[in-house]
Amino acid sequence: MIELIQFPWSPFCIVQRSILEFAGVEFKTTNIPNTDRSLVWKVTRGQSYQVPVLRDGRQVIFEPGEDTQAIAEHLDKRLKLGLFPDRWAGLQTLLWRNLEDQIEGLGFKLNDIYYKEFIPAREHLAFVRHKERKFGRGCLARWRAEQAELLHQLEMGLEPYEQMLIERPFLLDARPRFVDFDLYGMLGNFLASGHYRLPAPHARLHNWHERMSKVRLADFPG
Ligand SMILES: N[C@@H](CCC(=O)N[C@@H](CS)C(=O)NCC(=O)O)C(=O)O
Repeated sequence: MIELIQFPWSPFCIVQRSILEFAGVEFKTTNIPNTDRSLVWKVTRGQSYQVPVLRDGRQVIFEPGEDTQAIAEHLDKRLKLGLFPDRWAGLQTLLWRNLEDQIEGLGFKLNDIYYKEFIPAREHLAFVRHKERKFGRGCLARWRAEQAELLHQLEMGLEPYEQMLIERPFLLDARPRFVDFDLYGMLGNFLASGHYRLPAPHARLHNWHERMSKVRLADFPG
């Protein structure tokens, strides 16, 4: 049995969840509180406090570094998903670094503004403290004040991805590769609060997003 330990709105968790949905395998999700990572600490034997973590039978897979894709690579190999073909090696790395830095960095702030709607009240103190320790005092109020500018930056940041879809149904190919799921995860976090839509000018991304929400490995036989 495959188990994904997650927060449902986390960009990096949505990446892995959408890969599992694409694969069409049975899996279960275990949601943990944002402010209590004890299950992660336990299953990784004190090596990580981050989500996502994947349990695949007796194997526990988690990201050992900032710049790794251990979980996606495991699922790719195990389920033969074709997410990391040699043809796009290197290029995918450059793209996911941009996605997990620039796009994620805008999307999570825009979502976190609404934290009171998805973090239980008893966890607010720990959540705000965690954010302020990393991003400075008053960061959530600052992001709220900057909301329009952050949205504008996100629209600009997504422009190259919109352009990549001019001639193709997915970012690199006729079928989804890892970066498609990575972008889908970052946008899933941005959209999680329900307060936003994808930027209106990016019509191709709208269609791609709709396609990604339904795409299955079985659609690409052979
Ligand atoms: N590069 C990692 C990043 C994972 C990550 O940053 N997860 C966040 C939640 S979205 C986390 O657990 N951060 C540690 C913390 O909040 O203390 C990945 O791709 O999985």
